[in-house]
Amino acid sequence: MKPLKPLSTKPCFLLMFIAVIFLTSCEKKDKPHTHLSDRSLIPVPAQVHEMDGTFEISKNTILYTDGNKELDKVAQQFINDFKGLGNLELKTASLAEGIDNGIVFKLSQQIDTEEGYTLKVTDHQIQLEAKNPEGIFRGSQTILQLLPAKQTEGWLVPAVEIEDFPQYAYRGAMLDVARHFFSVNDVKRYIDLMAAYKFNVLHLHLTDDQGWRIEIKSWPKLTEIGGSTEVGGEKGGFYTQEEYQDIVKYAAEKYITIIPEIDMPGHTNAALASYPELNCNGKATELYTGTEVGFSSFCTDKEITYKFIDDVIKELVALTPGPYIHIGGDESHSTELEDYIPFVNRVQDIVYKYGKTPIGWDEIRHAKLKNTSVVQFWANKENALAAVQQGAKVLMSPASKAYVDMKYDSITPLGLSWAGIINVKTAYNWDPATLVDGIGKPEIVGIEAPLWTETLSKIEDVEYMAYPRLLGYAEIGWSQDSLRYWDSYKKRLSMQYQYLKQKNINFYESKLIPWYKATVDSTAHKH
Ligand code: TNX
Repeated sequence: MKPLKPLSTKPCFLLMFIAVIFLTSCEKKDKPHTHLSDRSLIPVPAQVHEMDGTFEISKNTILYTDGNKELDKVAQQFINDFKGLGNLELKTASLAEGIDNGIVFKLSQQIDTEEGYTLKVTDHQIQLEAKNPEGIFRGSQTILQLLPAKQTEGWLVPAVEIEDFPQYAYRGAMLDVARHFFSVNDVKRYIDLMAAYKFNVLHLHLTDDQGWRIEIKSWPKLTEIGGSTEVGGEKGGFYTQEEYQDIVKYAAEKYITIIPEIDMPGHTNAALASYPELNCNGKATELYTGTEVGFSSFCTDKEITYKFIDDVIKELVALTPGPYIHIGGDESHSTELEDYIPFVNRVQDIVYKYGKTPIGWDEIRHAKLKNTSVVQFWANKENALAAVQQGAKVLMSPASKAYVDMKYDSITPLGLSWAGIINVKTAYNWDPATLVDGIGKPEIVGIEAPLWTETLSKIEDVEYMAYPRLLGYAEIGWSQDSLRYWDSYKKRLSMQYQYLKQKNINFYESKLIPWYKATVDSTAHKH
């Protein structure tokens, strides 16, 4: 074989010259880039500094963690979420191996805010730091929002520095699974989207007149009889304890605490129909599938009532890693106040006896509250104030602002309107700390958006009422009030369009929002 003839220097030089020109022009014109203005962050972070540059996540991108087991689980969830978006599976490596180009999830004692995190994106790296894995989880949701909803140019993350932490420790939503039953998968779907917007509590309204939805092994007829129907007379349903634990665990992986509610002494017809001894006349009631409220009551002066409640709470506590048990207490119109007060006092003590903290609707302020008990303000400001005067804390769920079963406008086909019409702006434009004179931030544990389901029988209905309003409550709970402006929110919400579509959410396309229906990165090169 003949040795290769060396090329003469001239054409070689020319070739190199062409190559350099070609490469630099590629670099300048074609390296995909994006801008922070192409992305929408909800809830808005505490501090955001836009930087120059773009990080591209590709199949070669490595996610580095520092070997903490829980942190690795958070990293794995991020990898799964990203895979769900882009069909790319990121590899992981330990930080000890030294970082090249990649994403870093790192615990750092420099950050001292609960759930807070710092995020730095440059051309070469995404660095997320927090005091604990929970903070990393919250920050990882921000990274997902910094990605396009769908791949266009690539998985581009705009360079930015973010420092973030929540305003309220309790940022919740409530789902009424009693009026209509929703499956484990439906509840998980609700949890998924809540996690994307940094909610950390899901309150499940497990019992009401129309249904008892949680298996209690010592009182099996509660679900056999009480769980057998729902509003409208369909077949209802219930969660076995195993299924319920599955929900609790699923939520915990997304740092969402499940708060179970057993509503009492009113809203108890399903239990009263299951066990005659809970009724004052010793006779079981008929199952109920209508939507009236205020007609049922436990028999407050029978000892068996308290034995029953003790058993139920004991079993529930064993399924509840979170700190709270919700004891209802609302609209007990057929319980005399003189019976209601000692009843709530006793139930409060039972919850404390099992090591948990009670929450109740604002009427429970009539009882003698312990100063760690929480009162959920929904309708009556005097009740909320009276609770605070007793030293209790308040959870803000004003029906006229935060009830997502209220209609968006007069022609909304689903929902109710007794507390008013709540359009997307009304839902967003309020401040929990100035809503009730005499109740400020120190007295407030946080906010919660309840969704009652008298008129909602399918998960699509639930999503239609919840979304997009829940995004606004997420921002009220997380972001500083001084950073919240309707015009800014409206723009950011409009840019969530593709994200909600991509997740297949049946959201209400409010006319107040100029929905941005294009895929955002298709405009990236115009900047
Ligand atoms: C009031 S809010 C209720 C619920 C209803 C809801 C309907 C509260 C504590 N009680 O029983 O489902 O209105 O909006």
